[in-house]
Amino acid sequence: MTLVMGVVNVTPDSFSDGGRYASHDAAIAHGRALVADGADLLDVGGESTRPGATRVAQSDEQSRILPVIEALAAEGAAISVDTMNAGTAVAAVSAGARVVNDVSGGLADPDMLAAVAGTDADIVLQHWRGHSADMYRTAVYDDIVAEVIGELGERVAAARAVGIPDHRIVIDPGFGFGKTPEQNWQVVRGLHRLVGGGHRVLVGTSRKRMLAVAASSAGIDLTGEDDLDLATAVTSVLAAQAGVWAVRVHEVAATRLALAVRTAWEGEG
Ligand code: PMM
Repeated sequence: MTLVMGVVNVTPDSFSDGGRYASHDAAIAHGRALVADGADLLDVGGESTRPGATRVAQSDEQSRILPVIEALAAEGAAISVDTMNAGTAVAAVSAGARVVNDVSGGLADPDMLAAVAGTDADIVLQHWRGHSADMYRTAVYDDIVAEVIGELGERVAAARAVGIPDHRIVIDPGFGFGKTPEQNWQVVRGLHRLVGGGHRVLVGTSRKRMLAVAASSAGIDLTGEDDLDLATAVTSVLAAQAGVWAVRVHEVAATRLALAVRTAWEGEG
């Protein structure tokens, strides 16, 4: 069964939800709604990673997300924290998070991996080649699937070296991070190879530019959120087909429905 991770962005500037959930109460209510829609995990983040976003002070990041994590964890939700900061990761785990989702794979903060090793949380190591101020500067590859697998392998080795066992490690190819839309589709075609490496794989295509680019090749103008969520639900099914552990999505209901139809199609086995 492919798990569904619902996104709770507690930021005033996230490109995909317009910062609508910037206040704690609204973020908590949004998290509850995602759980009601069937989210297995909630990914709570306070720093936008959108292209061109500026870094947020760690103290601001923590005051945005910690009350939200505490409240949702207290209600029994499984929480993941989307952060590149070791201090925030540790504080979030103390507040009840069970997973640390680091889009930089432990590269942005040299203390991250050791900090997570000292907790019992799982860690998501995402493929990343630098901060997002210049989105495509690092998007140069000879064989993108092999390079993503190789670079993630280095991050896994670094995590193991500080004592994080394989069963606590999840890898993520990082769609849109240092990759053009066309390169993202190449990574999609190699997803089964990532899964074949044996670690759990997380995939985040939700509302990303690659979907609008795919639609536009068919003459479809994909701009509305509903259309983007429909396209996302399709990628969730295809990711499930490739054997991923979980998909990270903004809108949970469409993905849950799409995955249920896939399960009926395939059978439980
Ligand atoms: N994408 C965004 C943020 N965090 N984390 C993981 N593990 N994988 C992703 O693809 C990913 C992520 C993009 O930001 P958004 O929440 O504003 O869409």
